[in-house]
Amino acid sequence: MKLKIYTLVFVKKRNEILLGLKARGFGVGLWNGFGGKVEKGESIFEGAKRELKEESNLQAENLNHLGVVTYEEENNPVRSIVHVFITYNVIGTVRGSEEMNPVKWFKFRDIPYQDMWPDANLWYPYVLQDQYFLALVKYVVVGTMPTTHYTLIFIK
Ligand code: 6U4
Ligand code: NA
Ligand code: NA
Repeated sequence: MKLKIYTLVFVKKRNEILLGLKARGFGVGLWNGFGGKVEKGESIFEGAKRELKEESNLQAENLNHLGVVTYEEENNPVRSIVHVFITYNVIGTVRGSEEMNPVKWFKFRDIPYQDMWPDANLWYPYVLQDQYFLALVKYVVVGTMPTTHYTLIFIK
């Protein structure tokens, strides 16, 4: 088993959440929060703040670690560990990047789940309610896109 460590940051207001449209690479064409691989020599918190800045131009003073999503694929010894953070407090002006564009606010009821990873709707409710969570997701992958997800366990 090999672990890949990722971050995912959600900037929130009371009824809105900031999402970006992935313009290249993994998950292209899907809306998501901001994040990426944790680099050598940085902490998970530092990685989360760096990716948030790179992808949205926003700086976060404090991130609240809300939960973890793990992904595994059938017949693949790699497991992805995604550390999910939220913040209500950011500095700067929202700006898209080469990697994520556009970046915009969505009312909770308008979140575009049909254009997001298929597991998103299962654990976003926890993010929207600021609830700690653990989600274990197992995918069957065909080509580059996960097509079927078939296991999801929540432990609160
Ligand atoms: P490069 O292009 O190497 O700079 P990097 O920004 O380090 O990439 P990237 O964009 O591939 O990494 O990171 C993937 C992002 O997508 C992370 O924030 C984790 C997140 N993610 C991965 N699988 C996901 C899934 N099934 N559902 C989801 N987010 C996922 O909502
Ligand atoms: Na990224
Ligand atoms: Na990145």
